[in-house]
Amino acid sequence: MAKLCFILGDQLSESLSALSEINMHDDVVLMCEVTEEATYVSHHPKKIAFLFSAMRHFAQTLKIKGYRVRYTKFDDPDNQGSLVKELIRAVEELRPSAICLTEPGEWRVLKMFEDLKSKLPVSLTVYEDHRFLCTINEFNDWAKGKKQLRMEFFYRMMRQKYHILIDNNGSPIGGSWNYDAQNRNPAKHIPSFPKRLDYPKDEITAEVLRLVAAYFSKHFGQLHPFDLAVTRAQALSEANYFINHCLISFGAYQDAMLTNETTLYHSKLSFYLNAGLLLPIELCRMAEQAYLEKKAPLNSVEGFIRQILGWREFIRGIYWHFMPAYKEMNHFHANRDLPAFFWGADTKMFCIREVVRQTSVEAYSHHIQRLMITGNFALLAGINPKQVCEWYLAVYADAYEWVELPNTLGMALYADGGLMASKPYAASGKYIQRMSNFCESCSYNPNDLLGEKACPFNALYWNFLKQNEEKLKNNPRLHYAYMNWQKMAPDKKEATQTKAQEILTSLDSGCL
Ligand code: FAD
Ligand code: DLZ
Ligand code: SF4
Repeated sequence: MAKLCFILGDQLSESLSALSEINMHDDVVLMCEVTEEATYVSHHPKKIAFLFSAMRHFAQTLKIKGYRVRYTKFDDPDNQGSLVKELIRAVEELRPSAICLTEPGEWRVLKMFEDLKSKLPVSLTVYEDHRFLCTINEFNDWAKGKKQLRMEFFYRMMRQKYHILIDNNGSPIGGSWNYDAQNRNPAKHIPSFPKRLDYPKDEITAEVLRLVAAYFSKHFGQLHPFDLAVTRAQALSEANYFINHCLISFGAYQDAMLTNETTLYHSKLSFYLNAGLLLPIELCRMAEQAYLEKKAPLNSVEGFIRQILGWREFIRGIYWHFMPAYKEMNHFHANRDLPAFFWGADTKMFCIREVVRQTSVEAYSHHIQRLMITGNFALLAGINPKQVCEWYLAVYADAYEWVELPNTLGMALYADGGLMASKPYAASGKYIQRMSNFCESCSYNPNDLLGEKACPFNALYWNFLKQNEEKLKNNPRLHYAYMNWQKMAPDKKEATQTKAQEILTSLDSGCL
């Protein structure tokens, strides 16, 4: 009897552990597009189209290589609508001897399969996901006994483990582990950025685009233009293009933000990494090689490698270490509803309008926009973490809960009380003015705190510190912020808090 290998939508890697458990000629690969996964949050149409097209292309590649693939399309009349129900249907029809699965990325999905095990007539074995560079057990061992889990120390351990940018004495190349001090330039003076690749849409993608237009047009976000890579070969072209044309300036302008310029020198590779079309280790090695060949400077290469070998793996470790309790955390008891402008309603705050617009068009915005514009606003305005997390999970094409949740709940909202970040990333309009050109197009003034045109981020920033003083005042990284607050004249402090309340009232009535 044949074995059944279930491959999920974000497991599109030929090196997948579950695939290596089967014999391509005798056993069967199962893949399915299902309503439950496409609608448990209202995913951006571009994200659904990307994943369905990438899944179909991956299935095609497997077939060409000789695998037997059973693929359920979204609109197949017999489609049962969920991963579990489709697995049960396949088991009833194929009567396999065993089922193999690589561990799902999300706790929710793993739980579904764990709960199913006892109801199945055959064994279901879950294999470790070797695509990640740190296993869940390794992370837990590293975390054991530590009072604080900090990315920087985890990252150094990972650099040593993989011997990346490490010299013959075991020290970091260049003498330092981190060159972020060189990575904070604004990009207002740069006239243009490398143009990104585009791909001709084949019949598979065209069919998926028609399907997504028919079923998901009510979800937030634009389906067209659709220019994402959907195969491993195309994703590799994206990676090579980034290494050859963008990596050189990646570091310097990593934190910069510009109107009408979504990607700058960022890689835009997270879609492909998270779906499995690219592997983290190959990207780290490609970047390291570019440094060794003197194609890119150390601050850029180290910065890029840190995002993947450090942040990405650390975030996954945090997710599995603290789930399921993590999802419920709300350190500041933030309970305001998510404002309608996150879903495209009008706002006078240009920075938010622009980031939401870019998100709607591309299902992407880069890290600092996610953290310091929409995330920062949600933190300062006390938006409920569950609603904020649901938004991030829906609107970005790279969003899966294992990576979205710690980034949003932990890094952007500090709703875990500092389990992963050493301080809240709260900032006033001054930061946004320095790092972007957004304020030049805004009807608010980033240099004004109390006036009619005062930037809402300013009063909200001080108000956030004041409201959460008991929880934050002993944080050494907020020492200067609280010192400045203490220095403020009492009447100015009072006026700032009154202003913040006015802003929150305007927010609640939809006129901010
Ligand atoms: P680059 O800047 O080019 O970085 C290279 C790669 O490093 C990325 O492709 C990504 O794989 C990895 N990386 C960088 N930063 C992080 C990070 N903090 N966590 C994990 N990986 C990282 N990333 C996701 O992949 N999915 C998400 O759902 C997601 N949600 C986020 C929500 C918030 C509130 C914040 C602040 C960040 C979130 N991130 C998420 C992290 C980061 O913003 C994206 O990985 C990055 O913007 C992807 O764009 P890029 O490929 O151009 O990244
Ligand atoms: C995100 C997603 C979507 C939109 N659709 C599917 C699908 O139809 N079939 C599938 O196997 N996977 C899909 N996914 C990805 C799953 O939600 C993913 O496997 C989990 O998020 C676990 O990381
Ligand atoms: Fe954003 Fe304030 Fe600048 Fe307007 S002035 S773009 S609201 S930071």
